[in-house]
Amino acid sequence: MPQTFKRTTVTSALPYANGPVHIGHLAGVYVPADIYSRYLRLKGRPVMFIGGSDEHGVPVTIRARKEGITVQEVVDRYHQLIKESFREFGISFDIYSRTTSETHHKLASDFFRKLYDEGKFVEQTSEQFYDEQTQRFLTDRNIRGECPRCHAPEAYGDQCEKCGATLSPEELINPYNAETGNPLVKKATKHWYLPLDQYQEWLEQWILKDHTEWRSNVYGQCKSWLDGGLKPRAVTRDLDWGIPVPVEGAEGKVLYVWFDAPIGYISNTKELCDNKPEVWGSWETWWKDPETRLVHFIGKDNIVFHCIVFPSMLKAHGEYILPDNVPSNEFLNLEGNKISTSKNYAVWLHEYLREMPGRQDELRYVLTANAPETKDNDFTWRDYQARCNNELVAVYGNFVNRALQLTQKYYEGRVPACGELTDFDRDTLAEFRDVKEKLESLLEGFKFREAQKEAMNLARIGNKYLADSEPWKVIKTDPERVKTIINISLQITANLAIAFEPFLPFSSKRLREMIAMTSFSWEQIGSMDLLAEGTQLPKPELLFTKVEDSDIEFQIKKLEDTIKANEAANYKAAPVKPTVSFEEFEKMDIRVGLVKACEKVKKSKKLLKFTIDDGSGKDRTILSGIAQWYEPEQLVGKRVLFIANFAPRTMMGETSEGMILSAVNYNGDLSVTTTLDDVKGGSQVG
Ligand code: B3M
Ligand code: ZN
Repeated sequence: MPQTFKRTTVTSALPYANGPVHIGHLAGVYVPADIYSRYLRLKGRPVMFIGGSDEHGVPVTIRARKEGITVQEVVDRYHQLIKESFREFGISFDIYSRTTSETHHKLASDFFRKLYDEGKFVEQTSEQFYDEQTQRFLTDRNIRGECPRCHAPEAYGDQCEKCGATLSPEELINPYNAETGNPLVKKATKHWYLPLDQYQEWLEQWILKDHTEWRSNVYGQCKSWLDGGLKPRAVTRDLDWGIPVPVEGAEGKVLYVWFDAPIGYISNTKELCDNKPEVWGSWETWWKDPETRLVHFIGKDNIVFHCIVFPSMLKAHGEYILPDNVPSNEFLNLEGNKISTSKNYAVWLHEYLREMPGRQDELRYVLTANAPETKDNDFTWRDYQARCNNELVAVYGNFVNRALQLTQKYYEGRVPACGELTDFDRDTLAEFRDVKEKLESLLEGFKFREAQKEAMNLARIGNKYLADSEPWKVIKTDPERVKTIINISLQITANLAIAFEPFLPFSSKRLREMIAMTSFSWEQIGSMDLLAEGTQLPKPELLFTKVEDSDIEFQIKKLEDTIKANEAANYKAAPVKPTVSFEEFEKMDIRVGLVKACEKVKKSKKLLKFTIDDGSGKDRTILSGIAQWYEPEQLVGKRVLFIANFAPRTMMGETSEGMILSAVNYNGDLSVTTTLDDVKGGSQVG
């Protein structure tokens, strides 16, 4: 970071308040932004970390209609839930506000008005789809109709989910309102556009030439947008939820959510500074002073808005600084599948907190270790367990615990003096010498995954030091030497408490309590004088505990159940077969049979062999391909339905005299049919 920057404004994408937040959000945006902000604070650099909920836009209105509550109720509910989840995970925002705040409405409105007054927008009237009954213009996603390519009846205005075609609403055959089913007409409407084409040349210079240091995924996406040629973008919408367009004749129109949301970063800064000017000074310093460094943490679907649209808005306005970097992550998948809010396929933070209480740092650790920094990555519960148990417990926790336990055992918890160093000690300490610079260069380069690995490496060095120096043996022959070993181990422990603070704030805090470390700063990393001789340490506790198989199995099953529930919800019964007459139906002789015996058919994975009491006094043998779903014993004594006059068939050397009826579940599972009451074997069904 060039020394010319005096302070840093860190922003993290404002999540839509249309649902809870999940691990994908945490991994992609909030944990990295938090690590970075904590690091800067620890280093004593002025930093402001901004968060907040995005409460406008179509997503919140869709949620409201789905749940049958008002939009205000939706945003109130999820804003609270999201804010609380972030707090519980130690995301250290200096402010977490919302885009429905008065401050924001005024600031966003003024921003628009300034650009409008200065003629920075282009006005354009175009024909849009309109529902005359509800008197609403519709957005692409709310329009449905027949797909022009595959003729699926329910394609969306932007895409056909059946054949995958990218569409525009104009292409749909007989478009209708997705929610009401009403047919749509075209109606003229006026909107304001930000002429991005006019910023093309400037953006090419600013991004492609001046910011070659941006992450390759970010740079690459910008380049492909710029190579494609930018077009004017509408910054207003026909909607009744949002910030009214502050212009005469714009009734019923609001600012496009992507126009107002990024201004939310500025509004939240203003709210914080106005509330606590003695701490934060003027909000303008954080947004207008060229000595302020602006960094946006976002997910990859937000790149174009933060690298192209928002900077063009800021440039058009003229008073603001531009982002210095936009570290965007790729996506996190979950057990090999896409995380999906609408399909409820996610690890929701509020649920994790309930089901894995006190394990916030564990999740932070795994999400950073696996962070999708330059490519999509996968979160699996097995990997979570392995990393917790093999790294946090077995390396970091184990080392710290041994150092603290030995201090209790040999010195009643008092830090022993450090004596003369051996070559072995010196070699170990040498490894700490440049770790601070290494960590700094990784953190400042937004390489959090590598940085955390480096911190963990310190714990590994500690672990090895203790294992190789064997104080538990040496104590018998050279007790003076053990004092030095334990002193060094405790100094390493203190280093770990600092180095891990940005990553694992909860355990760092507990560890500092365990080593009675009251003040600390980043600059101390590498020092071996952090704990004074004679300091009394409290009784140690375990820093991390093992994650049990049962916890993991519970989580995996929960996800599998969600997939099943989605499959069941999407199941559509097969169309009914052509009509049959009563005479045709009567040809089939369906009966109740009592299962006297049931066994597996040798060498067959599928077949079960039934011995049936069919009321004739003679046993009947029937084979059925349901071995995958039942143990034979389960079926003995049950009544089943079978076709008695089904032509005999020989399979695997056995002859089957009939067919047992089963229902085929949506997923292909078979379920044997039976009667509700105790009906005698041989009774006819019809
Ligand atoms: N709410 C989209 C999202 O949650 C949007 C981000 C706004 S950042 C200014 O992905
Ligand atoms: Zn189609």
